[in-house]
Amino acid sequence: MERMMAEKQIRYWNKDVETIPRGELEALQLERLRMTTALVYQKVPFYRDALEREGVKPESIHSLADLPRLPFTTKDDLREQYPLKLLALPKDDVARVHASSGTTGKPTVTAYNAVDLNMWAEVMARVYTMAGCTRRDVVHNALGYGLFTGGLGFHLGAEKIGAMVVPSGGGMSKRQILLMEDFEATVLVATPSYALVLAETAREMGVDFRERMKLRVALLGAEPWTEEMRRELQMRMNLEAYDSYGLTEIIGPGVALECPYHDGLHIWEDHFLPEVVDPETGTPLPNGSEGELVISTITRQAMPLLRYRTRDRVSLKHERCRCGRTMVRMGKVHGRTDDMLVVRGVNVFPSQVEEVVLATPGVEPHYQILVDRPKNKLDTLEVWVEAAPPLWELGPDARARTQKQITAKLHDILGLSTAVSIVAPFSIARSEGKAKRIVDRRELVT
Ligand code: DLL
Repeated sequence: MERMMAEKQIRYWNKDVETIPRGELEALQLERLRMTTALVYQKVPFYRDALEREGVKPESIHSLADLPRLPFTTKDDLREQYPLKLLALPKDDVARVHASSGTTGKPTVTAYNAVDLNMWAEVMARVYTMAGCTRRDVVHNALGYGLFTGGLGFHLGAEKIGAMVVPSGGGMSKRQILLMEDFEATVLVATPSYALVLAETAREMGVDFRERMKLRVALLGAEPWTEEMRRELQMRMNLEAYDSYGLTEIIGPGVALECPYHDGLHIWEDHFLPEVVDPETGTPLPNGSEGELVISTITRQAMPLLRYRTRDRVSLKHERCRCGRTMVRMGKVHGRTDDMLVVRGVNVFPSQVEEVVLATPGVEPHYQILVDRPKNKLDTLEVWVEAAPPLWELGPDARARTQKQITAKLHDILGLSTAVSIVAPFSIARSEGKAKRIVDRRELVT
């Protein structure tokens, strides 16, 4: 890692914009915010009503400080406007739609015209270039293609920088290892949980990343993951892992990425205007505070969104970054406001469990969290952790020691007693996309 840091080269796709002085950036944001507000006021009944309710006319936005006067947009609003009621252009101008993989109810949809797709390719090209990728790279894209934005979004950016893309999508892990080896992939794009599955599959197949693979960079995202998971993946796959953030409603991937200093994710603020608000009250929070990320799209044409409540918890860092970019950085997303479990009144983030599991020797980075409320009594929290084969073979006493160790650490961090089970190797389901680590049985009890 030290060596990699020393050799770090800072590359830009669009240097003028990426390093734009803040004053100029803010003037650009204001102009674009006014244009977007005017567009949706004229073309989208939902926004016209919402703006009128708030008593805001597009021409009454005089500075970025007026942003909090604009109405929020929530996921429920998008569901109510399903499928295309938020279009700001005639349907004939729409070039593509994507949708989120919502497990319940209607999916949330986003629509792009040709200009939106160009902008997406541009921000994705910045993403790849920021991670040091060029046209000489071979990009193995193991994100799902289809309605999910991950596969096609990363595909678009790889083509834009002129790299060679292997559009393998998720699944059939053995074949993925073969393809990565044979096409000499240098860049892997995946969810962190699927990258882990690929690392495990390679090990099963006897493929050593150091000897037989040319991978040097991984762009990982679409779900929360910890620094411990980053270290684990970097070690197992012999590469440098970058955190990549985005969401369907705003564009897909390409909202933010880490630069080579890995100290927060730069948000492409010339297109996506970020704020952090109190998740309970919606009040904007002072710089640097942790809260819910809210984003306004300020250049999208087909389906622009004003002040979209992402439900992701982050804090923003305004100090200038060593990489020279002036665009604000957001901290790693530790979880969604709606992923936070409240167990016996205590807030529990799955990332806290992940940190403990990954810091414990003898177990694999695979875990499952189960919350239950037996016979409507007190909530119980169970954590299942998968033993690595050597620990499993050592027998029940060794497993009990590890189990106690994890229980004690979780108690220290969460202040809650947890029933930890060490389960057999390969008994926890692997994911090809976003991992489902929480089973909340309380939701099933009425
Ligand atoms: O997951 C877009 C994407 C694809 C991002 C590939 C990065 C890579 P959705 O399916 O709409 O879109 O899910 C968006 O996933 O609100 C976050 O809660 C979560 N998420 C996305 N990236 C990260 C990340 C894509 N790097 C939702 N860290 C978001 C933590 C993330 N959570």
